[in-house]
Amino acid sequence: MNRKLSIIGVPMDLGQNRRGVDMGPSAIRYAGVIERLEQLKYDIEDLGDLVISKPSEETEETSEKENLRNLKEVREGNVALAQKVDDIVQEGRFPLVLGGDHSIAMGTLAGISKHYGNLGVIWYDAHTDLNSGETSPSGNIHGMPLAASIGIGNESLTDIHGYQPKLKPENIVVIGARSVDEGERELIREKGIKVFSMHEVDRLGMSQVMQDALDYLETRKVDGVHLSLDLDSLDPEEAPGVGTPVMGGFSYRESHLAMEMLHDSERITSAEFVEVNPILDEKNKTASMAVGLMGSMLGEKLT
Ligand code: 4U7
Ligand code: MN
Ligand code: MN
Ligand code: MN
Repeated sequence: MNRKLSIIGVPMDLGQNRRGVDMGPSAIRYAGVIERLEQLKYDIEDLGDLVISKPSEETEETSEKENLRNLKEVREGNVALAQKVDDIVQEGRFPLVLGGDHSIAMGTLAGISKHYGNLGVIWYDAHTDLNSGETSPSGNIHGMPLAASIGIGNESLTDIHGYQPKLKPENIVVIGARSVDEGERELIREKGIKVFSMHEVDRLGMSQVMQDALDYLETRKVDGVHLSLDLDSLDPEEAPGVGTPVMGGFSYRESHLAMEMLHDSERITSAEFVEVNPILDEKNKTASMAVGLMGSMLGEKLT
């Protein structure tokens, strides 16, 4: 495990239409992320938060036409994030990105993937985020980052950081899906994307699913693994501070196990924790869970 960690917050809320997720990085910091990871003896550099601009009226019009809300500002924020993450990886450090809505995965992946020939991704989420302007029922870009990263969708999203695609569809594993739109389902079939939905997790258990996911990426001969963890993967009863809750999610314990297995695999090379919305949360519980999961992913052990 890389002992050098760089933390960057992205107060982005323009990829969806509920206010508050831009305060995710503050909530996660307030829940003690730095202190928690320092205890694990990491060399931590906190780069603070990126500046995200506010949308203009002009963008509202184009966004509506293309079914891509706040396209211009979401792109700009991701272009800036991509450069930051690129620099972090260039310096030999592990990037830990705090969201912000999930649209920021486009920037994170753009910065990382440049440094890998065959990057793998674990997408831990209630959703598959494989929409484009053509298929999206909402026009919200936080439902599109995985599609954009495999080169599907509007050029200004697929081309962030000047190259595409960022990922091969065969190098993606989605875990926890339970809300999948029709267009996404088609894409999963067409591209052969590996999805462990709640169905598989219920039948096999998290331990087996995680092992299968890691084995799968091993057969793909990936040279790095990025974890993109959307807090709505957890059950909203336990993690209410998310903008798009879906019933029937993971327990905190199950997710802990998943994170511990990821750590023990020694494969993980970057991570992001997204979609924490403190306005919808109870006593900062969801942000605290995010911090707990980061701890496990980075090697915190009970004994
Ligand atoms: B998240 C949705 F229709 N699929 O595209 C959409 F259900 O980053 C939700 O996973 C997307 O939270 C959720 O709007 C995006 C919807
Ligand atoms: Mn998501
Ligand atoms: Mn989600
Ligand atoms: Mn969400």
